[in-house]
Amino acid sequence: MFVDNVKIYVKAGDGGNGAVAFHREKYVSHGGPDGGDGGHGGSIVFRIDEGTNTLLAFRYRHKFIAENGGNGKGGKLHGATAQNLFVMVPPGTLIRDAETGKIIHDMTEDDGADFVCCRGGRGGWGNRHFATPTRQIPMFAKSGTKGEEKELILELKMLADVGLIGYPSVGKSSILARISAAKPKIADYHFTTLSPNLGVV
Ligand SMILES: Nc1nc2c(ncn2[C@@H]2O[C@H](COP(=O)(O)OP(=O)(O)OP(=O)(O)O)[C@@H](O)[C@H]2O)c(=O)[nH]1
Ligand SMILES: [Mg+2]
Repeated sequence: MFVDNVKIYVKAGDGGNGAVAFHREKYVSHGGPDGGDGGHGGSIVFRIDEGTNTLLAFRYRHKFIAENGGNGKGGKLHGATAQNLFVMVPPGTLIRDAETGKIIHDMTEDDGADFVCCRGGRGGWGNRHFATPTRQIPMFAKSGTKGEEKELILELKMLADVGLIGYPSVGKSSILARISAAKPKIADYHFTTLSPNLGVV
């Protein structure tokens, strides 16, 4: 089986930090804490793109980093929640952990549903959540949590739509070299080609 193989780095966005702020208004004393929460970071989501059949796009782009959530602000303003980053892969892609080599997900399973690979960090709470009757001036807020990050290996199963099979030296490599830009070794002895060559027509 011909296997196409690329290594990529993915990182989900960090959650935004909660804010430390206090309500200010004319004639209102002791307005109270009103620091908003941080927004959630974007997740890394794998999605099948039926229109492609190679991992060629990943030759030029190996890093996929989702945006971070916005920080909270005073006046109970919530930080913006970041968009998820969609990584488009051809059907039949296996996602492996680069360190252990274990298969994390097979993109052909589950009817090709989206796969959330790295979850974005959660936004931290602003200081208004930490006010209690005995702690009326909370001078702290929570920071957002980090987004998950991973090194992955993408592997593509079943790549070719058409295969050339034939006796040794019948000219399989010659045909492939003519009709596509592939450059298989062509020579007048048997078993010149030992592993499959791929061409795009
Ligand atoms: N006369 C003639 N020779 C050909 C033709 N096509 C290929 N050849 C020659 O046949 C030899 C083998 O060609 P390949 O394309 O390497 O054949 P292959 O089927 O890939 O062979 P293996 O990889 O060894 O299985 C080469 O020397 C080619 O130049 C043809 O149509 N006519
Ligand atoms: Mg050959």
